[in-house]
Amino acid sequence: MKKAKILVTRAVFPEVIARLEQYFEVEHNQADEAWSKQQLADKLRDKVGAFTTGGERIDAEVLAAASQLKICANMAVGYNNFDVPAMTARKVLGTNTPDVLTETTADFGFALLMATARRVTESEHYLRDGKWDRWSYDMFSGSDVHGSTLGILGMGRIGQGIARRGAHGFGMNVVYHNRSRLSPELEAECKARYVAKDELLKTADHLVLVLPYSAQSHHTIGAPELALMKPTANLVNIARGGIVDDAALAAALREKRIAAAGLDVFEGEPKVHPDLLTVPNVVLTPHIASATVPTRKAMANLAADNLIGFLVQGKALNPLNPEALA
Ligand code: 8YV
Repeated sequence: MKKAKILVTRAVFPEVIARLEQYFEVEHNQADEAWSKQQLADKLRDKVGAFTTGGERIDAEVLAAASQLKICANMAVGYNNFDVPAMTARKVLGTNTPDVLTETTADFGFALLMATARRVTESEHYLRDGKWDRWSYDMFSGSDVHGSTLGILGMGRIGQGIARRGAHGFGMNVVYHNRSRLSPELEAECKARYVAKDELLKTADHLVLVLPYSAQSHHTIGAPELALMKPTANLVNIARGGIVDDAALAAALREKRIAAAGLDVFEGEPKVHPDLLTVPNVVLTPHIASATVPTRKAMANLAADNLIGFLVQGKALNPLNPEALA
């Protein structure tokens, strides 16, 4: 029987390509070339499945060219690169990779929180620049993590992982805000107390953002929200660019209206707002929260499982818009 044709949009682990090749005729991009939207649309023209990452926008325009496409399997838990209503209208199923990255991403949220609170990169630059000639009593003094108040905005799986680390590992007082409250059992397990958003902003010593990006969550943290935060507070964004107004954040950091920020995601990434590059009290990383070898392998394999599950066995594992199949 002729194998179905799929496209893998970016370079990925060779063993995952080999797995996919057992089932499909695979057009891959192991050279990791940057394709234009038109190139992506052209390559999808004769494909029934696509393995995508968060960088490829699958919208009405791309879908219009991809008349045979049945499934897009994203190697990411977030899927704001998918225009889900447009996919549903075209009967294209979207899938994502939840669960497999939860603990790794929560680890990184904590790494960024710690690095920000204790000024790790700023002090390292000072040392590397040869500026360290003597000790002083206040050199790179930061803020305490243990015993402080950890605020979490967005209390899904990753938010809960961060809460557990904070409460159980660092004795932090954990408060959170979310669209819906957790069950009493989960709140007890995470030792987390639900508060209104304003209270979260006003009380957090360290505020971690872990909510999904959508038109509704655009600029959830802008100048008015930053104004509510303590001048000693740290802000950590491991969610998505666009949730924070980066220009407003850079101004707040420059004017020391908040103490520091740790950012793994940016508006318009991989471009970074130039003002963020010039303020010292910010730790910047290039969207690597899920980047450990085992986790990235698990994500890639889960995206492959979704393609194989759906196109070969008739059932996807992580469908985002099952109504597309109706
Ligand atoms: C991905 C992520 O690395 O899963 C997500 O939502 O943000 C990251 O883990 C990124 O989206 C590339 O696909």
